[in-house]
Amino acid sequence: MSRKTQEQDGGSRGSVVMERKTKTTVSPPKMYKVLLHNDDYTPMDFVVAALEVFFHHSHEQAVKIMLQVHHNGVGVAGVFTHEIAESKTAKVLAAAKEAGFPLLCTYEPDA
Ligand code: TYC
Repeated sequence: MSRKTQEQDGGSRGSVVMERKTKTTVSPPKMYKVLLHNDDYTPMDFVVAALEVFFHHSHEQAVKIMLQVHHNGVGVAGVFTHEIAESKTAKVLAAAKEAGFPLLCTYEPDA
């Protein structure tokens, strides 16, 4: 609510005018899971190192995630905004390609 000048309120001599508030709430960003996929050739140590370097997992957590992927085919490296998920996926794929391993990393909407 605010007081208006005569110009602003159409010349109604300073009457009080109600204004709608602009929406100020912000929705949380959509999140994406970065997935590691199992294969028969990428060394376990390489996957563990990727989880430590690119996703900042502890060595113990990295081993757990790697073994989850090894035994179940796929596992979640982390959950991020689209931009970060895309960037981390690209870094993992580039490192695997550089090292000559077929490690597959993808991302998809979370839930
Ligand atoms: N299965 C691989 C091996 O036995 C290890 C591995 C784990 C590969 C996770 C990829 O995302 C992966 N050397």
